[in-house]
Amino acid sequence: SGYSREPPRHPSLRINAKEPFNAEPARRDLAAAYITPIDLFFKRNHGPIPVLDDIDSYYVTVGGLAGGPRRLSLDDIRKLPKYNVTATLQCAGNRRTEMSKSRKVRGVGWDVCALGNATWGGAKLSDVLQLVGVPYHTEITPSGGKHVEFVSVDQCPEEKGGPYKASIPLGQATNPAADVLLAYEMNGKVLKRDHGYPLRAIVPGVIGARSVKWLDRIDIIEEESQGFFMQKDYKMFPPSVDWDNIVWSTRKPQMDYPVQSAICSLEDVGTVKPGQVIVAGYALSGGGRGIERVDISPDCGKSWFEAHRYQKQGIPYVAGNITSDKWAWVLFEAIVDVKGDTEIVAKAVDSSANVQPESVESIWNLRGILNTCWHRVRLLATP
Ligand code: MTE
Ligand code: MO
Repeated sequence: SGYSREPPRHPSLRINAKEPFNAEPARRDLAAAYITPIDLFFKRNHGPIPVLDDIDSYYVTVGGLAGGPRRLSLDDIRKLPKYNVTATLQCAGNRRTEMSKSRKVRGVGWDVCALGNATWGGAKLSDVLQLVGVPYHTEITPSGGKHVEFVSVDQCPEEKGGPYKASIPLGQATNPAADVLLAYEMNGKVLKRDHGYPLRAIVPGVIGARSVKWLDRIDIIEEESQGFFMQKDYKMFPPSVDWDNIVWSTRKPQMDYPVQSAICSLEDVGTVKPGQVIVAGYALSGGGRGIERVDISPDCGKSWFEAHRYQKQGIPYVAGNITSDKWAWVLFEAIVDVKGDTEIVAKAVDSSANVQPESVESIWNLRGILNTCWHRVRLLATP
């Protein structure tokens, strides 16, 4: 098999699939730091981890409708202005296990930790495209290019059609304010193999699937990428669609993430002594929308109060230019006085006043993506 050269991984990760390797940290570990340590950052793969040892011969080819292909070495990318963008990467499948309990869905099961917040260092894609002759704020090239496709070197299983691919609109790729990066660093360190060494795309505010790792090519193309993960996966269908009546072409590939939050200081069901219990976790939204507030209910959703937030804690110093943190999660904390058995609920509200949906049934979809329903944990009080 192609899995003989996988990198070492932290023993505390909870493994959801071994080959390809898919794993997430424990809830308490995730909520313990604003910046997720690299070792504990979730790992989401569709094939073996590529071995790209010979960095001197590595280059990424930029071509398609951008004009005659240009090969850019890592040095060419490093010579461009460097940006450090703190952005949370969240898999569209985060919280899939919970959705599957309501009605079975297809896909790797994930608890609430298929996400992580990192400071990504690299060149802006807008600068790379400018370097090859595509100016800032280009929505369409003279040759009709409207999308930017990232093509990886990793080979996915046969039925999923070769290298992993995804695309984003050209207008987003050439907008410096969208902070799309070609990243070679994570938390101030050289990118690890699991996370895309030597070069990956980071598309802030968008489902993780579009942040392609191990870049081989970047092509300007006319239509959205025809790759499997754009056309036959990562689309949000209504609850009425199941495997016997699905028509993939009727939906667009999912891009922005909706508003999300989860409690990480408690498991789904836990036993506690009556008294004060800490309710802590994360909240984030997509598209650069910030978090306005997080509401906590101590009594199954009957009454609510606002959680305290500590967004800025623990940001490490990284030399360079921290552009913004609007792509990052916020951590929240609240104290609940537990008197007897209860269900504690969290829901976040983003800067556009979008609120998480109450029930998982109302957003159920056959691939189990974007489970953003209110997060509930049950507490059983010991006598
Ligand atoms: N890029 C490649 N080349 N191959 C992949 O399997 N998985 C995607 C994305 N980029 C993937 C990829 C998905 S679905 C997610 S959620 C993120 O990478 C996960 O990034 P991470 O493993 O660095 O956490
Ligand atoms: Mo993902």
